[in-house]
Amino acid sequence: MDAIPLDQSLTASPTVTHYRTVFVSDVHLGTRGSRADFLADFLLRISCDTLYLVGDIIDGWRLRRSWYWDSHHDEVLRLILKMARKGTDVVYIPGNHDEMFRNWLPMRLEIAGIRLCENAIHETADGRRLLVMHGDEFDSVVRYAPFLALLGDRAYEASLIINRWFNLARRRLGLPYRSLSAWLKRQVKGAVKAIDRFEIALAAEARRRAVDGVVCGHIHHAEMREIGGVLYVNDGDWVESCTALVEHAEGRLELIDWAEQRRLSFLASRDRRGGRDRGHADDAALPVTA
Ligand SMILES: [Mn+2]
Repeated sequence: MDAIPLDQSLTASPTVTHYRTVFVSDVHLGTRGSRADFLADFLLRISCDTLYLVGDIIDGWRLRRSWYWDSHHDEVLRLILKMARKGTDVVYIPGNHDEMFRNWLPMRLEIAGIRLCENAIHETADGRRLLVMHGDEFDSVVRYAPFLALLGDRAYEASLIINRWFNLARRRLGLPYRSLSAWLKRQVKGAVKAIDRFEIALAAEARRRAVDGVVCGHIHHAEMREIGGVLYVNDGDWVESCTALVEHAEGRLELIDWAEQRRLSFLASRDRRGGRDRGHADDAALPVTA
């Protein structure tokens, strides 16, 4: 199936799917690696009662070094503010890349309908209580994971550029998109172990807090599985993959791979906007994990 050119999809009049809750994290707005264009496309096609921004939405570390911002980054902020204005309860949980917001937590800040919280307990429609937190609080358990140290580093940015070339080659060969960095992460034994330790630590925290599960981000690795009697869910990221966690009306949780679902090409230019015919929207929902 051909990839949908993103600028077409953005100008199309989309079918909006309503969810009870949507969780997104690790958008890293302000960096070149951020797929703000894909996230804007996602936000345009969903509505929800509650939106959890589970950390690292704006990359503040980079703010001090290099800074990248384009119209898609604006679009993401605009769409989030619009959702808040239209009645979505938006909860912003700071991560380690937007930790400047953590200083403001004691103020119980609420800006334009967006509530700033250190973490949250979300109750699903079927009565499960989930701890919502970014997850960097547990970095100590994965301290020796080299890939985590790379997140937010220049080497990491370089790997994303290599990833683009890798996929350009894959596309020429007629192969579907595959995140090289995500694949490498899976291949490297140490990284697999680190991810495992992170997941176990987060699940243990959920148990300690006597809740049914945890929703986090941080390690850019979407996952939903049961660990020792509690549910571990990682909503992934919008850098290496484009994933979100959604809760349906009846409380069912589902991980959505947006690039896969919309067949968006990661190679689509981020800078070309508008000027095209109204595109067709492929709104078919293909669940990644049920
Ligand atoms: Mn993080």
